Amino acid sequence: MTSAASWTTFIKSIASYNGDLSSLTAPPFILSPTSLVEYSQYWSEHVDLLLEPNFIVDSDDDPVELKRMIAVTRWFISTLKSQYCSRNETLGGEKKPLNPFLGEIFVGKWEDTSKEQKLGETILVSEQVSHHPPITAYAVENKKNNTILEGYNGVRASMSTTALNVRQFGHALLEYRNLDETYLVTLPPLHIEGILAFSPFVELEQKSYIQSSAGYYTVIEYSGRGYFSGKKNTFKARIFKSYEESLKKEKALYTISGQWSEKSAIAKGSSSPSSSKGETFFDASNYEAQHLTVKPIDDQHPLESRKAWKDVAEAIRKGDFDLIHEEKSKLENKQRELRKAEEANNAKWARRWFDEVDYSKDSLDNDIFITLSNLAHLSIKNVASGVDSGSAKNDDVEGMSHWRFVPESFDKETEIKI
Ligand code: CLR
Repeated sequence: MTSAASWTTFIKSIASYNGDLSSLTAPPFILSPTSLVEYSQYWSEHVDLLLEPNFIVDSDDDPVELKRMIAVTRWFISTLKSQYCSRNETLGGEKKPLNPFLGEIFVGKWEDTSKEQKLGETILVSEQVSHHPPITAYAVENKKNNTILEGYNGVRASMSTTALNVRQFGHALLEYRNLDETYLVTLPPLHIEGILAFSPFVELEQKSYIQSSAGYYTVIEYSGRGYFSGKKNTFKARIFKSYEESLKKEKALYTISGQWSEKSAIAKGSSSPSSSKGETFFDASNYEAQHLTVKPIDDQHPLESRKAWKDVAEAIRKGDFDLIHEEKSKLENKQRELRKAEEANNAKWARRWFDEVDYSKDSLDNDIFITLSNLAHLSIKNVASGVDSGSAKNDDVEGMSHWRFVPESFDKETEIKI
């Protein structure tokens, strides 16, 4: 099969697409040798910005809680290039990741190589907690600064004439224990553009939100090429004292605008910073992503992603369609056997470090997710990330679920070394 022919097959498979991403049969050159369970690492490729709120000192200008919200917003904006552009940079275009199997894990760490050891070590644990639909849960933990980021991700996709439209499910919770402050972060919808032109890329759309337990509320609006300024990856973020204040845009305390994959500027008040009066907010091209370190494959556990997918990944790198298929089937058949055995024993796969939480049943007084969602008027149902609790879309989506990190389970872990 020539790549042009297989591309046609792919376009046809997209045309009859049913919403389940694993059913897309893609030609080898659009396949990435990396599993989706690895994508959790993108949350922390600027560890210094993630930890920055811990080091902000009080002074007489803005309240320290507002300064921390600005820092958290900066960290969030800094994650976007890694999350949504890194395949274009390393693989030459957006790719179809490997679809993680249930129980697949990915772990790694960011070491602090500086002399002062202000940041200390930061670790990542990522686990595939659901296969149908695919859901990945993760936690990023820095013990030295008592900071923990946890969350989970799922996607639902639909095909339009030219683009693949993706809604994200899940959210992140960022907790600064020393500060007694937590942030809820929602995930923006996106679409994959450029499929027909052989060069797929992500464009973010609509909005995402950050809610601080101190009340501050950030609204981030995304647009692609054309809408605000004709440039790609454009955004505008406004920081408000609270959700209620956000109902009037003029009440913004700060406005940030620019490109999340390049440069953005910040100014006080509700008008967009102009290049002359604005102060640089974040400059992605001057802020290299810091990649985590992962143990060599030989030292990995069979459930660890790179070990489990090794033969498939090699076949993808060789571009050998038959071999890819053969190696993938081996892995998938093993998984099918496991599920059959579980069914026969009336057992279910034990999640390693995360628990499913049912917010409609479990009594969860003082739950921080509920508290922050209420502050931000966000739904706590199993709906797309960022859906307003008053919206018509506020209805549970089949198969979706909420997941929480269980630090104790991780502390008891003996088989998996970071
Ligand atoms: C996963 C969670 C991360 C952010 C993120 C980035 C890119 C998204 C990915 C998520 C989910 C899977 C995704 C991918 C871009 C392309 C890929 C939607 C949301 C699909 C499955 C690929 C389809 C095939 C094309 C290349 C045509 O934090």
